[in-house]
Amino acid sequence: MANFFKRKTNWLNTRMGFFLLIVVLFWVKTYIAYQTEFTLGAKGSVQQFLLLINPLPAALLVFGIALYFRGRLAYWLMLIIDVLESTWIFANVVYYREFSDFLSFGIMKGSSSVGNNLGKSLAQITHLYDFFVYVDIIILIVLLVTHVIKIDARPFKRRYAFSLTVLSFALMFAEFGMANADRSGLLTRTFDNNYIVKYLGLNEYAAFNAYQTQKESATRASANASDMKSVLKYLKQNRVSPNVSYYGKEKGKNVFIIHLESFQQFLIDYKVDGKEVTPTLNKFYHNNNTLSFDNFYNQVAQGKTSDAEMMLENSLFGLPQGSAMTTYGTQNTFQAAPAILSQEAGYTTAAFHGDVPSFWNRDNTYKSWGYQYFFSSSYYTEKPGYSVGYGLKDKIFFKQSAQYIEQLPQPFYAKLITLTNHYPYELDKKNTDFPATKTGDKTVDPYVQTAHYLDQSFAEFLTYLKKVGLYKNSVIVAYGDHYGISNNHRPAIAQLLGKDKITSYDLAQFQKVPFMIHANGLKGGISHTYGGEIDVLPTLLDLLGVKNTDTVQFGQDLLAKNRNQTVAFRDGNFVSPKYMKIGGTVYDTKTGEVLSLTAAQKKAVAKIQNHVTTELSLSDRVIYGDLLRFYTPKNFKKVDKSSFTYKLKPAMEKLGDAEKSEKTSVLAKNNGKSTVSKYKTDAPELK
Ligand code: GP9
Ligand code: MN
Repeated sequence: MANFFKRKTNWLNTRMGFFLLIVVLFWVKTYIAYQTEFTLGAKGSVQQFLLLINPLPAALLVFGIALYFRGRLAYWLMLIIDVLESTWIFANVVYYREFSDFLSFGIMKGSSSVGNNLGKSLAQITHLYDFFVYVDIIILIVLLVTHVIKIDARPFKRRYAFSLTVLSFALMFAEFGMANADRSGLLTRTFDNNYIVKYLGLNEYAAFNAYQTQKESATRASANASDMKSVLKYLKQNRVSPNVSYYGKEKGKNVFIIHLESFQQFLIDYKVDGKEVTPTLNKFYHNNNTLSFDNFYNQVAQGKTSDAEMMLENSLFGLPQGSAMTTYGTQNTFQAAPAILSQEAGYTTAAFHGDVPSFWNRDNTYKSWGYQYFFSSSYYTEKPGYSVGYGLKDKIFFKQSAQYIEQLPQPFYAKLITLTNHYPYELDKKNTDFPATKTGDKTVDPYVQTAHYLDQSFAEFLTYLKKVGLYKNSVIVAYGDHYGISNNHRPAIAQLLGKDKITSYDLAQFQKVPFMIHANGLKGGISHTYGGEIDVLPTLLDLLGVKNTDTVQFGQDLLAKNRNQTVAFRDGNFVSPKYMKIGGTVYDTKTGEVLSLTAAQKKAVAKIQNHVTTELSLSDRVIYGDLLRFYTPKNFKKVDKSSFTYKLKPAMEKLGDAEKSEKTSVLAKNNGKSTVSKYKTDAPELK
């Protein structure tokens, strides 16, 4: 036994031995932090495996730097690296506790402007046991100082150190390969910091975040006020005057934005085995008081939901790559719907979503957009079976949202983002009472089933709104964010649409999503105007009669008479009432015929193309250069992000105060008696 220990300590007395010890200790404590301090949501064996091994490659690389140095210095360097690395864990543990997200360099750099009140709150939420991350370092120092572990002063061969560096890079690539196979677009689409840590590790996250922050500040630094001038000039030329028969017609009403996840236009009135997939949405679509649009396209790119949100609430395009919300949402200046409505018309603003707040960086972006409240996963009761895929099932989500909706001082602007109708369209048996389609494509066939479920949950929500009087005094906007069935499923799409063959034209038309605005007394009908997500904000503001003449918006009111009906797709393709351009081919929009263009047509198409390219690139310039910091519309005050908290307790206290002082909420009007019991759902989980 004694021999054994001797052998062990002998081994520890070598430089390599000490190096491995420090790396393994670091690995273990990182993993403990992963499991106990963060909610990374590792599901399945691949993700669990990656979570387990991901601290190792970076640790080998970073600690391995010390091996290039001589004697004692190498040891001290290892310890210093450990202190720095552990401090990074420590800071993230504490930050995560408050914000359910990882620290970003953008936040650290401008903590006051981002307004997470970092310094103040960190001290309050640090626990004594957080210092556990330093314990191994202290022990190692003691062991070295007391010579229990002896310093190995022999020179360490450079080529060994170098081999180790190469090995750690190789491991990192292997890890990245596995991660990307499990979650494609991990770094290009940048969904959620939790994902990067879960798949790649805290160090890789730090590196990636540093790179992103650097890229972002470089473009920001090179932009100036004159860039904004050219944008304003363009926007002035493109502004249309609102339709007088609609302008201000819905002034002062509450607004509900119902985000129908992955919901495509073809589902409207679509039948399977003679049964309507979405009877409630169909009725809503055809209602006399609903303005519906049947040539409305999604315009998203990689940022999917987040692109849709960006367009809807800012009338700015998403970026050609990645998600503008993740990359620019924290630092940039915005003049978004929630801020405009609360400032100009006294609205209470709130977003609701049954997923973690960090997804698409909503937790930070929503503050920049002026959302006073963001009810995300921690506000909802979660029990086994309540969630599927990304989060809460829609019926449970809508039902549980009622307790917050009733507290919002009116008028309010409330956005509810649904989730269940999301790829891969999974739903348990007890929630499935609709026949799947029979194309034989496993991804496509259950789509109508989750869409049907979404429709039912929408029906329950509308019933509640009617019962508590909100249906009458609210504008209810419902829209599909993007396709649910991707272009990779041509044969199945052909079957769904009853066609022999699917052309690129058909696929482009398949990008239509519903857009409907309902309000009591609103003159409804189905409009055939060509438009898209970029046009929603000006449409809504005009309906609400909120001054909209000097805002930076790339869309045009869908109700305006003289609007330019060109819909830009993010890749530079477009559709207009006459022409649809996909790749190098121009189609007749009405018939789908491939056009061989006359000289005059060529000129017309080139003009549209020029318009599309210009608006996309100007919108990108606004985001890349953070140009809105150079321009503030009249009467608009720059959003003060520090005035918002989305943390459950303080936010609910704030809401409680507002509710009591303003006395305009549903709850207040019901003499403080909750209306939640009026919410009826057939969700089997809640029975
Ligand atoms: C996640 C949800 C899904 O919170 O909004 O986003 P998507 O994958 O559709 O972009
Ligand atoms: Mn989506």
